[in-house]
Amino acid sequence: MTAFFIIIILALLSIAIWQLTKIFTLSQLGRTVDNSQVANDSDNQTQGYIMFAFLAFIYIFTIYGLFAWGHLVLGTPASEHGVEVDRLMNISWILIFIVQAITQALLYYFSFKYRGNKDQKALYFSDSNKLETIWSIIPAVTLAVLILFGLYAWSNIMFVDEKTEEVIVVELYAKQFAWEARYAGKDNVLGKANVRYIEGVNTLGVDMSDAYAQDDINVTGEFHIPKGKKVLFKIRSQDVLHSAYFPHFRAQMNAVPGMVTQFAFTPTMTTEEMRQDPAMVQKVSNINELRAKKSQELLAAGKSALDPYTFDYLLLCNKICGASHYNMQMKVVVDTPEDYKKWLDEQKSLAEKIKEAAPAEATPAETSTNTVVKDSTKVEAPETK
Ligand SMILES: [Cu+2]
Repeated sequence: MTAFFIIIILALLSIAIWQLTKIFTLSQLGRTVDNSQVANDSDNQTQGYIMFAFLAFIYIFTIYGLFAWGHLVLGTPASEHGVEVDRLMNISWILIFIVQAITQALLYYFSFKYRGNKDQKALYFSDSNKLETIWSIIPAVTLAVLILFGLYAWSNIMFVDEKTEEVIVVELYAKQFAWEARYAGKDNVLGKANVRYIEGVNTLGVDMSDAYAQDDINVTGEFHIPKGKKVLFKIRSQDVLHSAYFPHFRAQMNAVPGMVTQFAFTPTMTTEEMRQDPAMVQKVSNINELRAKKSQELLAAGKSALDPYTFDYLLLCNKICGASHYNMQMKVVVDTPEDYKKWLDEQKSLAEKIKEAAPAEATPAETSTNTVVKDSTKVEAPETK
């Protein structure tokens, strides 16, 4: 019924506008009207002023945007290479800002200055080597410097020599719609894994016949890493394309089914230290103010209030991988090396977990092998699609 009324209202509005334009045309009778469809000097003048108005709009909106949303950009980087990434990003922003401000002003100024005028004739020249040289060389040199700086940063960040560098190897396993982590254990080598081995508590499909797999530790919900130590993440996906995204550490790498990708970084601030960071304190207090307001509304409606927010690092998924992609995340805790060691020592290895789960699963001995076969095809199916 509402839709019907809306259609009627829209139809009546259209008729009203049509009638108004008719009245307007009739009221113009007797005046000198230029119906030539070719812009005259007065039209060109108006267009020129409108262009200046648009230039003012661009400038005002840019300045407004900087003040209104500037604080929403990511704050202090929490990894060693994050400082370099931010520097590169800031240089790019400043360059874009300056070039944009100057070129836009020139564009609209010259459009106005050389607007159509009966008494003016355009100067024709086929080409100007000087002009072409200037507008080719300046951008080429600027871009070359930026790209070289970028390549230098890229190779610094991405090159990891596992043989000579001391790294902690952690696997990140992506699946719709959660992350799991696996520590390589004392040998610092991850055991082999394959989707066919997924069974019961072995949710990562670790090949338990591999000697390197015996001390592997798998965790869900949250994982810990130590401050000041380089962590090498080996990333896998069970089903579709995902992306391991750590915004606070300025790190991102795709999780691709059928291959292992990697990214390494050194955290420089523990979770506790980041919670004390002035920008973060401000951000958290803003969030809690909003939550307190929302809580009042909820309480008034007889619902329970929201808990106050506390900052935590997150591993997010940055590829739209399905319906619950938005909520695919895992808490990351950056500890001091001592706390990290304590936490890791408390974790049970996957081998232990399988052993503990074994009596319960082994009861229907005959059917268990069948289940394995069934499960493996089930899990394998999305990969072959
Ligand atoms: Cu995902």
